[in-house]
Amino acid sequence: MVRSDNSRPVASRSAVARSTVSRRFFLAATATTALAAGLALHRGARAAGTIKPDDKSALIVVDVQNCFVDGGTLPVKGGADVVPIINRLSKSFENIVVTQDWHTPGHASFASAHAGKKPFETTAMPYGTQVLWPDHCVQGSEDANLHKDLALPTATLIIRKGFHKEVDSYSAFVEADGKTPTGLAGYLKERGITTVFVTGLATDFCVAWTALDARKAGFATYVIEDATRAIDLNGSLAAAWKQMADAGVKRIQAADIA
Ligand code: VGL
Ligand code: ZN
Repeated sequence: MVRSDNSRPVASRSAVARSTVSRRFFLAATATTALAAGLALHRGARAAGTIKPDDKSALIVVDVQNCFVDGGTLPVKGGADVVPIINRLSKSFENIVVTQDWHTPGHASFASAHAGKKPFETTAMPYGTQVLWPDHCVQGSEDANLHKDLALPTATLIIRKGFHKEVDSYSAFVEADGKTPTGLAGYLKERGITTVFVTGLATDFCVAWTALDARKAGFATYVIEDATRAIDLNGSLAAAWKQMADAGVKRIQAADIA
C-alpha cells in the first residue's frame, strides 16, 4: 500500500528525499502499468488461458477451404496460418462445427454472372448490396475442399452454405436474404449449446456475419482473432470489428483459451 507523506508529521530531509524518489518511481511505474493495461484492454487481452470452454460451448470453424488460401480462387492473405492454430484450439472443445462455402456454378455472388462487372465491385441484389467475387468454392471442386492440414476428427457437423444460386450466405446461420436459416442455430440449440467461439476465414465476411448472427440467435459469442484472417476490402475489417463490438461479440486471442 502506498502511504502519503502527509501521514508523517515530521520528516527528516533524507526521508523526504527518499520518498520523493520513490514517489517519482511509483508515478512512472504506475503510468507504464496503466498504459500497458490500457493497450491490453484495448486488444481484449486477459490473463493467458482463462476461458475454459465447457460442454455447452462450441468451436465454429468457418470456411477453412482451399479457395481461401494461397493457390485458391479467392485467397485471403495468410489464410493457411489459421490451420495449426485451429487444430490446437480444437483440443479444448467437446463440440466442433465446420462450415464450407458451397456455391453453385454461376452463383449470383460471382462477378462472372453479371455482365460488365469485375471481381470486388458491387451490385444491387433484391436483399441488398452484394460484393461480387471471383468464381470460388464451387460445389464438389477441389477448390471447395477443406484445407488438407485441417485436422478435426472430433467435429460432428459440416454445414454448407451459399448453395442457393440467387442468394449468398456469408453467415453460417442465415442466408444473405436475412431470413433463410441454414439449420445451424437449431442444431446447436437442440444440443444445449449456449456459447460459440468463431474462427476461420474471412474475419470481415463469413466470420463476422456468423458471429453477428450467433448473437442474434442468442448465443454468447467470441471471435478468436488470431485464428482468423481478413480480406479487408475498403475498410471492411475495421467496420466488421466495430459492428461485432456493438453487438456484444467478444474479441479474444487463442492464448485466452484454457
Ligand atoms: C467469403 C467472400 C465470399 C468468406 C465467402 O468465407 O469470408 N468471403 N464468400
Ligand atoms: Zn462465397
